[in-house]
Amino acid sequence: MKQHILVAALALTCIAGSSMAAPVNLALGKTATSNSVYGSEVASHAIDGDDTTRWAADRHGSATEPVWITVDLGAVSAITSIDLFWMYPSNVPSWYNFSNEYQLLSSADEGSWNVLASGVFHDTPDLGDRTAVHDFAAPVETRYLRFAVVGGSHWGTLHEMRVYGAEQGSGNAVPEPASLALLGLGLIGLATRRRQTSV
Ligand SMILES: [Ca+2]
Repeated sequence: MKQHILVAALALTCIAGSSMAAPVNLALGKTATSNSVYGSEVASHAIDGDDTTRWAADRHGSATEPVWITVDLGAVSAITSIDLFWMYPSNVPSWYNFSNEYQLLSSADEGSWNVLASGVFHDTPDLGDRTAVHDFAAPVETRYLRFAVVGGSHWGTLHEMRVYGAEQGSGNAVPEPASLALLGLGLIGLATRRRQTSV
C-alpha cells in the first residue's frame, strides 16, 4: 500500500510539473530608464535577455545619491522572483574588492518606493559573488522595479535583470504555495540563492 501511495504521489508531481508553463521573463522587451549612463551602456541593456550586454553608470552610487535603473513592466504584475547577473569576473585579484551594494525596490506609481531586497556583489571568480536570485514567499504586486546601487567601490552596473511572475490579467497564474510544496521548492520567506547558470 505504501508503495502505491508513493507511486501516486510521484505521478501527481509529474502531472503538476508538466502542466506548469515555463517561467516568463516579464522584463524582457519592456522599457528601462536610468539616472546615469556610461557611454552607450544604456539601461535597456540590463533587460535585453543578453548576459553579454550591460547597463553602466558613470559614477559610484551612495545611500544619498544612488545610481539606478528603473524597469517599467507596462502593467501591474505579481512578481515571484528576480534574477540578477552583475558582471563577468575581471580575474584581476587586485580588483576583487570592487563591489556594488544594491537594493531592489518596487513602486506602483514611480513615486514612492518599497525596498524588496538588498545585497552586495563583488568582482571575484566566484559566481555566487556576482549573481543573486531573490525569491518572494508572497507575490509582490508592482509595475515598476528599480535596481539601485547605494554603495560600493565600483561604478554602478548590471548585466541582466530577469523578472518572473505573472502579468495582471494575463491568465498566467502564479503557482499556489501548495503547488510549490508539491514540487519540493519549499519557499519560506524571502530567500536569496545562487543563480543557476554556467557563467
Ligand atoms: Ca544584458
